[in-house]
Amino acid sequence: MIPVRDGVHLQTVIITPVDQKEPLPILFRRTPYGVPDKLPAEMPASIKELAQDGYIFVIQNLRGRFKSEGVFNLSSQVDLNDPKATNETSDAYDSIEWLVKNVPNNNGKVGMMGVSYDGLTTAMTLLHPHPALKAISEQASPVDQWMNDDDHRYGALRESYDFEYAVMEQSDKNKNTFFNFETYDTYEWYLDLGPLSNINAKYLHGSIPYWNSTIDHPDYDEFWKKEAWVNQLHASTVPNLNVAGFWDQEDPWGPWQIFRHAEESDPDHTNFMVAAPWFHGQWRTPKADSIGLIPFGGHETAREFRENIEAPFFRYYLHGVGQKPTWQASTFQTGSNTWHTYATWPPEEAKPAKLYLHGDGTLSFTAPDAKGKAYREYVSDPEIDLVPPD
Ligand code: PG9
Repeated sequence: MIPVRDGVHLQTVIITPVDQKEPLPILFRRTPYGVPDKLPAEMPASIKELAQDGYIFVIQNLRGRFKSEGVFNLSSQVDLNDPKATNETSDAYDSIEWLVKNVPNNNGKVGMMGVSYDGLTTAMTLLHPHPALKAISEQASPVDQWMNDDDHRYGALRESYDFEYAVMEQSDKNKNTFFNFETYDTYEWYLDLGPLSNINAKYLHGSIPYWNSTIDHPDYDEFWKKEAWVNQLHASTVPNLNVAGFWDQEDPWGPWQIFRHAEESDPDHTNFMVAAPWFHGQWRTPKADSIGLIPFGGHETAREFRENIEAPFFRYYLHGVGQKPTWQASTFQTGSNTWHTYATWPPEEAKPAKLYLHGDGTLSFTAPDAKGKAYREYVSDPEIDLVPPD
């Protein structure tokens, strides 16, 4: 139970290699989803490549989740002018301070990594990093829940995601709660629900704070602007391997924004970008040799990413072995099925081009002519069965 600045204690699991001889770096992950209560029977594929280099793995429940004390607000707000305020940036800072002082035989260097919420808590350290934090890899971190992350797409509410996620994380501090739909077909459930207000009227009765905030703030007002933590980031403060999936249905956008903001000042070239045609977190699966029915030409893109990019990145910054990436961006391209590296991103040779959405629903580089129908029309009404446009 690690103490932080307001006296709250955070439940933390520390896993040390049994054969440890030398001081090792700490690899730290902060999560709302629960820390493991026992060791896995074998090394999980997702961290196998990292574990070979030797790390003290530390996993912590966020404040207000499971046995961690305090309240979980499901919030990304950070007020950098208030040193007494607690948030995911300060909780990470205080925990790192404790870890480097108290974990036996650590080498004084800490890395952080994680996907999605765990990526968010990783990325938010960039706003006020502890001096011992030497490298991070934020992976699919959200940055602005109204603009284009999990909960909305440019202000359009993703009703099922926002509602089900808030229920999952704020119903019961001791577990992840999956909303009990009465029907198997949840699409039908949402159609039958009627207006959005029925979620509180019929089911939640105002008990889930984040859902109440979503309903109270349909527009991009002060609430969402304060949640958009990335707008306070103007420099690359810690070496960061940003990771994005092109087919991530939750957070395809955040990592690019973190990269872009850190680029405002990156004199030491410590801001990196990796992207590939992955779904949410697919780079932590054993192989990722295809997405759906589309094979990646024999490449095991997840394993290759971990072996050739992620492990060497942390090895260099935390063990002082190997070399700094020679590129700024690395992407896997479908079609050619090859990894590409770029000295800068966007690549110097890139040229802007216009893409046109045509009236028949197709997309092309050719501007539509005056003859074609310039729009499509259909009725979107949850009360009636939808007939797809032809
Ligand atoms: N996409 C999830 C999430 C991240 C941050 C806030 C809310 C939701 C996740 O998979 O963790």
